[in-house]
Amino acid sequence: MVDPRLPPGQQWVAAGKWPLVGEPPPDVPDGPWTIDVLGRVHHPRRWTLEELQQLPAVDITLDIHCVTRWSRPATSFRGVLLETVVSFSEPLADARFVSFVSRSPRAHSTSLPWPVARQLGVLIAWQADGRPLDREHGGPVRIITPKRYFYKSLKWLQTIELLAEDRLGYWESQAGYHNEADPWREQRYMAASLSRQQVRQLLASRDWSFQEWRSMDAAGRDLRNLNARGAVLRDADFRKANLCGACFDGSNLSNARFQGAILTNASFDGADLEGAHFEAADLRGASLRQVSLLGATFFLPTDESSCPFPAEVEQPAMVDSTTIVSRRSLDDLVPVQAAFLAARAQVVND
Ligand SMILES: Nc1nc2c(c(=O)[nH]1)N[C@H]1C(S)=C(S)[C@@H](COP(=O)(O)O)O[C@H]1N2
Ligand SMILES: [Mo]
Repeated sequence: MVDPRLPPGQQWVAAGKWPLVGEPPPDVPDGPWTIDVLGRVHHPRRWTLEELQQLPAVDITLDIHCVTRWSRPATSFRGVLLETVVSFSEPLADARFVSFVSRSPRAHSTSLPWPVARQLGVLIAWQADGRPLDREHGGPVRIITPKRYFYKSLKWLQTIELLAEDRLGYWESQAGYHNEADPWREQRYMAASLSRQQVRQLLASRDWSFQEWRSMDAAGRDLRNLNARGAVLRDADFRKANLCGACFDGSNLSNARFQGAILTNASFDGADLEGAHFEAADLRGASLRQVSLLGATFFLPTDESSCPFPAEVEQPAMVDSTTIVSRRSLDDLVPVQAAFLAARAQVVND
C-alpha cells in the first residue's frame, strides 16, 4: 500500500528511532553559544542562544526525510523563525540566498534561496520532541528546513550569511547532492537516476561521455574540462557553472540552461542546442559548428525588460571573433538572435 505521507523511495524508521547522519559533534565552546547574522544585511548582528530564546517561539511538527532513504514521522521542533531573526538585520535588496555555516571543524554548510527559506518557514531550533536538542542531533541549536531532504537542516548553527550569489553547501558540492532537495520530486542527487556512488565518480572523473542524465542539476558547479561528448543532458541546469574547455560534441542539450556559465573554449560541435539558453554565458573561444539552434537564445530582447528577470540573464552572451558558429546553424534562430551572433562571432561555411 502506498503511504501518502511517504515520498518516493523512502521508508519509515522503526518507532522512536532517529538515525545520526554526517560529521561527529564539534567541541562545546567555553563561552555562550553565539549565532552571527551577516553578509548582505544592513546590520550584522551577533546573538546568544539565550537572546534567541527570548523571541517568540514557534512549534512545528514535520516528517524528516533523509536523502539516504529513511524517514522519521511527526517530529516536533521548537525554535524561532529564521525570518524573524534575519529581519532584525534588514537584508539588502540583493540578498537572494542564505547560507548556514556550522561550528564544526570542516565548517559544514548548506544554502537556500532566501525567498524559499522564508516561504518554507525555516526554523532555528533548540528543542526536539519537547526536550533540548541532543548534541548528536545538532544541539544546542540547528536549522530545520521543512519540506526538503534533511541535509538542508544544518546542525550546530554558527553563522547565517545572506548572499547575492549562491554558495553550494558541503554535501551539495562534495557529494553531488541536489541543490533543491525536494523529496516529493526525488531531488536526491544532481540527476534523479544516479546513485550516490555514480555521483561521486562523475564529479571526480568529469567523464560524462555518452551518459544519459535528464534534468541534471549542475548549476554553479566547477566542471572545467568536462567530457560530455555524446551525452544526453536535456533540460540540464548549468547556470553559472564553470565549463571552461568542456566538450559537448554531439550531445543533446535541448532546453539546457547555460545562463551565466563560463563556456570559454568549450566545444559544442554537432550538438542539439534547441531551446538552450546562453544569456550572460561567456562563449569566447567556443565552437558551435553544425549545431541545431532552433529556439536557442543568446540575449533577451530589450522590449521584454519590463518583466523582472533574474540577474543572471540581464546580460547578453559574451561572443566575439574567437567564437565559431556555422552559417547554416544561424538559420535555426529567430532573426534578432541570428543577427546578434552574426555581428560578433566568426561565421564559417561548413
Ligand atoms: N553540521 C552538519 N549538519 C548536518 C550534517 C552534517 O554532516 N554536519 N548532515 C546533514 C544530513 S545529510 C542529515 S540527514 C541531517 C542528519 O541529522 P540527524 O543526525 O539529526 O538525523 O543533518 C544534516 N546537517
Ligand atoms: Mo542526509
